[in-house]
Amino acid sequence: MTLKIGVVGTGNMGADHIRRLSTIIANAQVVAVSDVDTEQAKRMAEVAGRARVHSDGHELINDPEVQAVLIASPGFTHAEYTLGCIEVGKPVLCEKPLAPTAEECLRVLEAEQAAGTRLVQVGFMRRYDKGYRDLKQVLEAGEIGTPVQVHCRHRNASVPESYTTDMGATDSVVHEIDVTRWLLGQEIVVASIFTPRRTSRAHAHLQDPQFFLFETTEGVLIDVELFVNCQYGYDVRCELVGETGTAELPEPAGVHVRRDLRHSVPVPADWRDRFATAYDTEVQDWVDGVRSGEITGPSAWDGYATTAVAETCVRALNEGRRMEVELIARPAFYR
Ligand code: ISE
Repeated sequence: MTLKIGVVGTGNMGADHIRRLSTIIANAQVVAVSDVDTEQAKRMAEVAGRARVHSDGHELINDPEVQAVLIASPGFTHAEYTLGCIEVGKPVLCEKPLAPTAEECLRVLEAEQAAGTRLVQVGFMRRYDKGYRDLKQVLEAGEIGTPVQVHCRHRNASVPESYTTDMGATDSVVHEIDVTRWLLGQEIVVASIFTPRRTSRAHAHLQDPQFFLFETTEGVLIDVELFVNCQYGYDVRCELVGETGTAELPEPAGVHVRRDLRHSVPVPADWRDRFATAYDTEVQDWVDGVRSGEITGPSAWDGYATTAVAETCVRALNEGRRMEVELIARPAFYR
C-alpha cells in the first residue's frame, strides 16, 4: 500500500522533500501540499503529480486522503502543526527544530504520550548519514575505548541577512547537539559559548564564528566550532577521542584531482548536497516505519532535549557564562 503524504511548507527543504518523495522514495505519494506562498505550492504540486493545494497547514492535516504529514514550514510553526497531527492521530515527520522553545516541545511530548503511541519523528538527518553511522559502530564496538572528548566543526559557505547570532545554536549547532547525544548515548547537561574575533565577511549584526563547549552526563567534553561565513563551502567534521584511540567522520566521497602541483577534492555547496543520501535514507525509513506501524527515528524527546540545549546556549551567550541545561526526567514512554 502506498503511503499518502501531505507536505506542509514547500520552500527550500519542503521542495527538496517533495522531489525526493516523488522520484526516489518507494511506497509513498505526495497527495497534498500547503504553503503561505500559494504560487510556490502550486508549482510543487505539479512536481508531485496531481497533489491538492491547501492554503493552510491545518486544512492539509485534516484532508481525509492524507495519511501522514511531513512538516517543512518555518520552525516557529512546527509545534502547532505537529500538535495538529497528533490530535487527528496522523504520523508526522517534522523538520528540525521540533519547536524553537523547550516549553512548546513539552506540549508535544504530553500530547504524544496522551495519544499513547509514537507519531512524531524529528528530521535530524545526520543520524542517517553512513559516515556518522560507521562512527557510532566503531565507538559501540569498543574500538577506541570509553569516549572522553568530541571535536566538531560546522561550517557554511555563507548565510542570508535573516540569520541571527542565536540561530548559530538554534538552527545550526542543533545538529551537533543531536548527533553527539545519539553517538554517545548521553544527554548534554552544561553549555558555554565563546565568541572569537568576528569575520569581516559576516553581516554586521552577526557574531561569526562562535565556539561551543558542552558537557555530558558522563563528563564527556564536546567542542563545536561554528563558522557560517567560511566562504569556501560546506564542511562538517567530527572526531571522537576515546581512551585507546580516535575515530573520525569520513570526508564525503569525491574525485581527487592532482594537477599543476596541486591535489584537490570537491567541497559540497551546502547541507542538501552534503547530506542528500542521508535525507533519502531518513525519509525512506520514516515511510517504512509508518507503513509497518513502528516509527524508530529521532523522537519528540530528542527534539525536546536538543531544543533545551540550544535554548541554554542562547542564555549562556547572552549572560556570558557557563550554564546548566534544565531537562525534565525522561518519561518511560521515550525510553
Ligand atoms: C540549516 O538550517 C541546516 O539545517 C543546515 O544543516 C546547517 O548547516 C545550517 O547552518 C542551517 O542554517
